[in-house]
Parts: sequence; structure tokens; C-alpha cells
Amino acid sequence: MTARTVITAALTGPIARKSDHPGLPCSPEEIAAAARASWEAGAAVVHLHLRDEDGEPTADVTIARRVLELVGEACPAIIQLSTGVGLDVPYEDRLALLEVAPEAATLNVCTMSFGAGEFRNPPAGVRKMAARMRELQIQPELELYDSGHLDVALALIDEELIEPPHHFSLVLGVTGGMGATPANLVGLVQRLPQGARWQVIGIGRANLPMTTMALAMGGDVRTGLEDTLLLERGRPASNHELVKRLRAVAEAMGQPVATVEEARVELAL
Ligand code: KMH
Ligand code: ZN
Repeated sequence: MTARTVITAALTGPIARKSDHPGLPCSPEEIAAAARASWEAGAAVVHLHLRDEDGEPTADVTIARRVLELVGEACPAIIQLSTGVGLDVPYEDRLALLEVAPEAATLNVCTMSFGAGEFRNPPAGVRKMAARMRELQIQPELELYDSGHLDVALALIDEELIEPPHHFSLVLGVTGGMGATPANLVGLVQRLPQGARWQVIGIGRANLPMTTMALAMGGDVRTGLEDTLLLERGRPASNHELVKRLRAVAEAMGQPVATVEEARVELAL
């Protein structure tokens, strides 16, 4: 088992809009407040997407710097910036976002259907993104939405574009990716490289069952409004409520939850 479980809060994501959930944090100030509340509830890492004045996903570096500054002032949580950004944001803009040099950032390794949209991660762009992350010493979080994505990630590791320690997010329940089933999760975990650190992201109704499975298997977990807008059917969630519930599940299993300082050790940051 993992000594301590790291909880990541994915505060806003790129898909939902305020019209879907009025409490969705969008402005830099709202994102910073949600980060603080999630950290107080037990999250050691915050996964951040950026929104413009209209609430649309953006890779604007001025907004990125403002969000990083405000979140840093609000709480000591480890910042993981999304380079997924949003389905309609050009890859070159996503790449340029790395120049704000967050401590950690996501690396999406394959193009795929994503609900009603397309998530474009072309092989040459992914290699550029990985190489720049290595140069800037940004810790990559490898996002896997399907079993074949692991083979692509392993190729990047073989090419020495990604250095150890390797961090994987196993995303279950995206329409266009692998379904949220125990067999899919177990199959992927069994094939991870030796010494890899991994977390589970369960989308929608799969959020609580899949993260609970991850806890039982010794993995880390992510929750937040990017992953589910509801605590249960008909009951809108907030980021900190989702973190609080997941923390309680971990503790009920006797699994201690990492503080930020402990998470830095666990994640070798
Ligand atoms: N929600 C998707 C567009 C990431 O943060 O890097 C995937 C995504 C991944 O947001
Ligand atoms: Zn994200």
C-alpha cells in the first residue's frame, strides 16, 4: 500500500459552464477560493484549468500567472496545471502555457473522441510538450483514457522524454475512453512500469466507486467539479465537499491522507 494517499482536487475542468453549475469556479479569485477550501478539506494537489472573462477555457498566460499567484497566496497546495486546457484550444497555445513553469502539469498522450467533442494530442506535439516539460523540470502527470494510451506513454518513457518518477492518471468513464469498470482499472494498473505512482480519475457517477477502488488498491485519488458536478443524484457538489467525502472514505479504510509536505515526499517532487 501507499504510505499516504495523495488527494488531488480538480476544481473546474474545461467542459462544464456556470450554466451547468452556478458554483463552478471560473475567475482567478473563485479558483483560488476553491483551492483553499479543497486544501482545508484534505487535498494536497490542485489541478487547474483557466477560464477567460466569459468563462471559456483559455491558455492565456496572463490569466495563468494571475491564477498561479492567487492560488499560491491562498494555500500551500501543490499546483498541477492542465495542458489539456480545453477541447477547442489550439495545441500551440497549450504548449506555450508551459512557459509559466508550474511545478507539475498534465501530459495527454493521445488524440481521442471526448463526449461530443475531439481532444487533439498529435504525436509530434506530444513529444514537443514532453521535451519542454523535461527542460523546464515540470513534473508530468501522464493522462491515460484508454489501455492503448499506456503503450504510447511507455514509448515516451523509452525515448527518455519522460524521466522517473513516473506519475499516471487513469481516467475512467469518459465517453470515447475506457469504461469505468473494475476490470479496466485492474488491467491498466497491472501494466504500469515498476515504481510508478498512479491516481484514479472517475468521471460522473463513476467518481466515488472508482476512487474508492483506487484507495483499496493503494493508488492515489482525484475528485472535484472537473470530474463530477454531483455528490449524488440531484445533489450538486462543491469541490471541498467532494474532497471531504473522499478523505473520509480513505480514513475509514485506515489509509492516511497526505498533507502537502507529505505529498511532496510521496510524489518525489
Ligand atoms: N477534460 C479533458 C479535456 C487535462 O487536464 O490535461 C481532459 C483534460 C486533461 O482536461
Ligand atoms: Zn483537467
